[in-house]
Amino acid sequence: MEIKPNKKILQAFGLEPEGLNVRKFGSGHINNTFLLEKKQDGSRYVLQKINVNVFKEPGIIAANQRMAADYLAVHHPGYLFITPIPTVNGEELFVIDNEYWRLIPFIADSVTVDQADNPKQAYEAAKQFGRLASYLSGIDLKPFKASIPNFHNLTLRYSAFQEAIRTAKEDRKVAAEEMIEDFLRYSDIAVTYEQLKTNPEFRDHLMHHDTKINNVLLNKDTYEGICVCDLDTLMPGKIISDLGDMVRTYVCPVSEEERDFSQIVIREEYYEALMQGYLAEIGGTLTKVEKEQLFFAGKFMIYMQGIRFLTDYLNGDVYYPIKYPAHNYDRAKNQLVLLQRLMEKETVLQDIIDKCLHVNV
Ligand code: GN1
Ligand code: MG
Repeated sequence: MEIKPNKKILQAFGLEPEGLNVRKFGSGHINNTFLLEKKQDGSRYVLQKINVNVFKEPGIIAANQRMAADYLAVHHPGYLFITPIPTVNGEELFVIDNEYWRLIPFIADSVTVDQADNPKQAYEAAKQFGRLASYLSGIDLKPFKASIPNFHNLTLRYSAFQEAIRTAKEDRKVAAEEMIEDFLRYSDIAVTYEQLKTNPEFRDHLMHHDTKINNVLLNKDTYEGICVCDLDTLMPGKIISDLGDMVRTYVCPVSEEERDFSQIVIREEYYEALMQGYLAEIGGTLTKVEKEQLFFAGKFMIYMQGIRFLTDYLNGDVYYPIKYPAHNYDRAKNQLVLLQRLMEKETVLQDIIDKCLHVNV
């Protein structure tokens, strides 16, 4: 079913429906996003319908974002942190028919890219996520709630994977048999996470939890980082989440959608660029244990994303939208290959990390 913002929604935000061009926008899987453009002066806004199957309490997103914004306004004035434009009644979310809508300013002269195509983009994007984490490193985490409980809890993702193996329809289980075996063979990644998560030196930080390159706004001409966007999953979590998702998505020339797996390679110069950018901002605040887990970050996120796709395939595609029946199978396979490519290069990548730590800590 096609979703479109109706008049009432636009008017709630003080917008005149007749005076707007509305089109679908972005490449996210979860929310529905639209770009609005005022015919009169060309000013632009981003309107989003939050997916309440995924974000069961959208109020938590708004509260987390507000607390972060208030803290940043005091401690880092001038830092660009995107906050929603309130409705005419002063609310961050407009609720209608059980749908939650919010309006976000469109940042002038910004672009997003779906794939890093030079190391500078990887560096700039990583710097933005590092800066966010570093600027928020002194914030009290207690009032923050999880907008998706256990989002990056690999222990639970691994249990969900095992449950899906048990309950999958026979044809899917058979089709995925070999890949299931492969992912089970790397279960030490889940074990390592399980051990780390209770280590007091492996701390909680306010993390973005979706550090794909298209969640950073870059200057349309210079590709310098402007700010981060898509703050739905800003919540307490671990450094390996944000760093790992950058490794997962910046280092390979093709995305999780690629079916020609021979194109999945690790570009060392991108790995180095993102480590440099991230550690330049946050390196000085990390504990010894966190510094020891920087290579693990990539394994952790790629593994988790791989089993999330495979779990969804086994469950009959209930979470990620698909374009053809084996779509989630192919995405999982892509992540498995990426994981293997990353692990093959552990020695050289760890050398890169050591070099970056030396420069930035
Ligand atoms: C989802 O909607 P999007 O594309 O920003 C997912 C991420 C995954 C990503 C994989 C809330 O993000 O965790 O890494 O797909 N977000 C949620 O492309 O599940
Ligand atoms: Mg997103």
